[in-house]
Amino acid sequence: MAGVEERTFIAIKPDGVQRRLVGEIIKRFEQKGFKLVGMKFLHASEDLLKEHYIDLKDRPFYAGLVNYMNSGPVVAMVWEGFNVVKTGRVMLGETNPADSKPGTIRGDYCIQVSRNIIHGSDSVENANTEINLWFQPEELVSYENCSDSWIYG
Ligand code: IDP
Ligand code: MG
Repeated sequence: MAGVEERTFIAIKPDGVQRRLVGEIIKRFEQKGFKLVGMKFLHASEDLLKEHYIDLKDRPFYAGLVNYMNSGPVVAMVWEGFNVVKTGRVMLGETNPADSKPGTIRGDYCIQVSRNIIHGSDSVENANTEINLWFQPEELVSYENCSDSWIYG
């Protein structure tokens, strides 16, 4: 089926890790039906984070954002599936948790925009850029998932 190999970059931010929400967040993507193709736990370098958020470099919160993301380990993941970039963003909720509906990750687990626990790519193009920035090609795993025919028809 066309589009099922779309990929997005999802990262559980340091506050999500510290607040022990890693399992809960992974569970949501798994239960939705998306496929995990890459995952690592790391304390990201300042250089990597500056590059990741380079589009926001002129915003007043840029330095604080890089500091926050560099304040502890993160879980970096690549999830695959039909429309996963857009659906992933819907699952995250709005950038500001105050605008995020209950049932979304940010709507359920956080309060402030400066501690919004999770990142998700906002376009297919940016997803590919972010995946290449965070992962080496050999760190992404291609495999058959036995439930695929029960998720796509
Ligand atoms: P997104 O994460 O929903 O894509 P962006 O606008 O790309 O939102 O901003 C990236 C991140 O920068 C946000 O997730 C949040 O952590 C942080 N951020 C955005 N706006 C503000 C702000 O006004 N104050 C502090 N941090 C912000
Ligand atoms: Mg963004």
